[in-house]
Amino acid sequence: MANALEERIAAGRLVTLMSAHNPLSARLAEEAGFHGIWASGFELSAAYGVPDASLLSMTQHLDMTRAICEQVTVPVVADLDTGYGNAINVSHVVGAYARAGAAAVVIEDKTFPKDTSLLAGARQELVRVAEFQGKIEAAVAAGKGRSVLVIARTEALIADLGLDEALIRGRAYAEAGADLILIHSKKKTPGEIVAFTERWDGNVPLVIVPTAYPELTEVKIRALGKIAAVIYANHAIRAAVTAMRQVFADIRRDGGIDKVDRQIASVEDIFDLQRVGAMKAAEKKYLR
Ligand code: SPV
Ligand code: MG
Repeated sequence: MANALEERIAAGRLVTLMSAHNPLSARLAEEAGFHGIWASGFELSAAYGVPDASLLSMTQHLDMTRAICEQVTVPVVADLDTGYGNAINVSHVVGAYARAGAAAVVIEDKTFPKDTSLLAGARQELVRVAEFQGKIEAAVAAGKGRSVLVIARTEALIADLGLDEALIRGRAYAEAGADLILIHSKKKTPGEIVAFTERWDGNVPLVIVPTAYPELTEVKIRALGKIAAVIYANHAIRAAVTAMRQVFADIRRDGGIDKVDRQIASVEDIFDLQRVGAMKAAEKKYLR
């Protein structure tokens, strides 16, 4: 049975995924109208105040993903980094995320431990193509029957290996059974991604993460064709940082909370986001 993500992709409609680092940010993304949630490793790492370099455990990210799946109705795409090991680990991990409710998983072709993709001068090492094909095959087998899409992510451009290597890897991963190929780029303009998309002849659609090249908006992405989904990978945590910095500074400046009180979300708003109303209705019904 197809999940909502699969259905939208099959209908040829662009999927917009917003990042989240907890169920509340996921709920706000759903409320804003995004088609799905990106359960981001970068955001969770940032929320813990540590680099996105395989420092958090699989369980920490799985717990966040499960909690998000429990609180939103839109599909959740889980960022599995490198899959936490070899193909055997991937098999175990994909099963766990499927049971947690993920609609799709993304696995990237870097070595473990990984380093984050957009950091200048970061350590970017890729595993052998055949090794990663084995990981993708294991992921597909583990996700089968549970309707979990497997998205293979190549970091060839991130590792400065060039367009040809990126295309070779993308094709090889599609042949291994990936449902989609995520092509990541750290270039400040979309030229590299546009060139990749134009040359892409694989039989599966693409996913992109335009953090570094924000000028590639949805209208332009649709015009390119071949791209099924766009991930806004870190905008929840960056928005939160901007908002908290501003409000905290205002409170220090004002010497109190009187002024900001009218500018920030009310306590009632938070009650609504916590679904307090549903709990109160249940109290009326069941508490005797
Ligand atoms: C993430 O959000 O964790 C990602 C995207 O994987 S990036 O940080 O650009 O690698
Ligand atoms: Mg990540």
